[in-house]
Amino acid sequence: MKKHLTILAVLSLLFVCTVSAHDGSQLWLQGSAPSATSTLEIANTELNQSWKGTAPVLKLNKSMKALPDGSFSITIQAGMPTIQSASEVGLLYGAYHLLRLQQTGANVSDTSLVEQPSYNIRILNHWDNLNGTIERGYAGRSIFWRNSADQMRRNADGEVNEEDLLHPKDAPEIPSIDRLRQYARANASIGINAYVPDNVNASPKVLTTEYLQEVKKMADVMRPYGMKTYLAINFASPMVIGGLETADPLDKNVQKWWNAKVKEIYKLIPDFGGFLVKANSEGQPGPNDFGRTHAEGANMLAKALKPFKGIVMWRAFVYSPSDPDRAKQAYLEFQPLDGQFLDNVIIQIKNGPIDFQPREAYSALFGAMPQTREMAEWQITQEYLGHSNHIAYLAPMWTEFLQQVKEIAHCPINNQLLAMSSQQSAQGSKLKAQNSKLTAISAVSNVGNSPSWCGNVMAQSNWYAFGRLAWNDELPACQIADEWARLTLFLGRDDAASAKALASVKSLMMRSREAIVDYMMPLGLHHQFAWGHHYGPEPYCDIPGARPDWMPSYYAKADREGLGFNRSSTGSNATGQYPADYARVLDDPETCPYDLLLWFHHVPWGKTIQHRCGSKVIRESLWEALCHHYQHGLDEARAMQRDWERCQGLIDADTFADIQRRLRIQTRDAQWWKDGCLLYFQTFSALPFPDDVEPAVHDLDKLRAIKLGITNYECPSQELLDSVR
Ligand code: GCV
Repeated sequence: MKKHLTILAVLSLLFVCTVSAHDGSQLWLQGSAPSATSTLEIANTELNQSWKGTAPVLKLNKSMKALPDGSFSITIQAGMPTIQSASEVGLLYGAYHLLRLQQTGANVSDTSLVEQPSYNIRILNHWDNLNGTIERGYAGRSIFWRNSADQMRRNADGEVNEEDLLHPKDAPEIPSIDRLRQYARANASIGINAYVPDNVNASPKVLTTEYLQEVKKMADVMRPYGMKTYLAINFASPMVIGGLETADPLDKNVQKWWNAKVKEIYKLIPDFGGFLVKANSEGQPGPNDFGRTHAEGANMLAKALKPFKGIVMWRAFVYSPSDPDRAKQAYLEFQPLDGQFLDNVIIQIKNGPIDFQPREAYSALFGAMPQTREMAEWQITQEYLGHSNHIAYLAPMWTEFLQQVKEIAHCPINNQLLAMSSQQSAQGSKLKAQNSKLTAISAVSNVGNSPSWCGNVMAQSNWYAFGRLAWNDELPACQIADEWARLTLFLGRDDAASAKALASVKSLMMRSREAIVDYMMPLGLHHQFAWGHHYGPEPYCDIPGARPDWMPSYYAKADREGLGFNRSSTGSNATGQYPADYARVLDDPETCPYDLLLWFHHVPWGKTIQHRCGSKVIRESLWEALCHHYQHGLDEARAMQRDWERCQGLIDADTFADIQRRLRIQTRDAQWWKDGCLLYFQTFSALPFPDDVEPAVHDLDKLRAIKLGITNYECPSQELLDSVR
């Protein structure tokens, strides 16, 4: 009987593994998530279940304390691996690293390496609402909050009533512990050590005792995997749930309220990380409502958190119209506050000055506040990159940003305050200063409760890439693509055909971001998206009475003369916010990088420009260049389809079919983008398409009429798209 039960158990395990391999739920990992509550035990269990070879030795080594937390070393001598770290979580990271080396086919017979993280806090932001919807989420509903959307009131367009979003009626439901554990494990396996489970458009309710009890349960699951819990908070919470008449940060009762709330949180979650705050942005309350600055608001929270070693991540994503150019507004509001923030405040800045566009100039705030801690915010979820329908590997975009920020802004965001901290440190020891410094990097997650976690298997590569870059921001995008594809699609396949298919997948991944830039918004164009949900082109969008800077025409500035936003010194002078040498380069259309040309300049249609399109460097008029980029984007989408076709029969069949279907949508969308944008801009340029550019297949008037009618919580289905175009 016992034997039968064992066989049954093995069979059902095999069945579960086979099924889950097909739906992508396994991510880049093997085996199952250990349920142990000790970090060391998790590390041992992971190695026991997946390491092939002599059992590795795990050693706590206090002499490694001088390195940033989580650092580890691996030595393999005569086939015997030893992992050492000053902390258990470092040993866990070491275990995952060792497994990754073996599973990606690295030579692990004789190795000696030391790994240390580029940033101390490597954090995912989830824009999950307490009712279970996910703002800009395209992978199902929240894994943290499980309330029923059916109880939400919706308007005629299907949008959830704002009031219900902020104040969900129903009580919190306990999320699936197993799913949370798998989430924690996936993060730990790539070095992510923190998360914010609620939307930055935060509900005050998350700070009620009822919800905090739920957050405690999450934190308990995350802790053994080295994941710290943070919360996004609503600045008006003392008024909404505290019954106070104000949320003025200088008001004694408000301060008392926050002090008590923070105490309550730490009683439940002793290792709580701190708060993430979106203030005075897009209708969110903030200190400005009470005549106070961002610094006064942030410092009030920072003081409450300080005794518990908590921090405040204060977002710089603000754009109250203080200047006719939205791209300048965050800098104008924040830069003068440099030096006023307490040392447990870090300013969280989106990579670009507008909003996660396929390509942006880097935000001039990086490096412009030398007395202030700064961290980058990236977006993994594809709000502006075709949601989960388009295949876009984002590491090339992030490495491009990192390179610019380090080399141009001279802002090595991973150690920018090192010099300052060393001067301040009593012992003056460099290592000590490095150890105590607050460095962080964040990204808006694409995780939901869909079986594949991210809406499709390829989108998982961006979660993976964020973790790997947050750990080591020098890793090349192509190396991360290689690792991810081997672990996820080609594990255990080292035949020649698989090697060819792997090369095709990597080619697809590495060309995907630039393809999107080309078919959506080449040469520095930006924000030509459909109103609200941001899927598909709408350069012709016209919403009477809407804020001008929510309209694509505000950004493209198309007219009879030319195209692009003049941000040079003859225009809005956003170029003047950058370091002087770079500002000079940007300011002159002759020296401005061609891929940011229309970001910084209004360029005449007939002006000759030099640009790179694919592998070709070409000199031609702006109009011709624009047409060629849109055409190239469409060609690249087709090439990505061909790359994928080479994987047929060599990777999991369900994954193959799913991505094949999405690439079809993507190519169809690329055509929509090319036609929508070129036909619209042609109404200004009055010039024909060059001969080598395919004629439009759409009619502009019909494209203008397209309204998808989807919410900000969903990706349009193929059926919906086919029915409108
Ligand atoms: C969470 C953009 C998005 C919003 C998002 C906001 C932000 O405006 O469209 O959905 O809100 O950025 O980052 O706060």
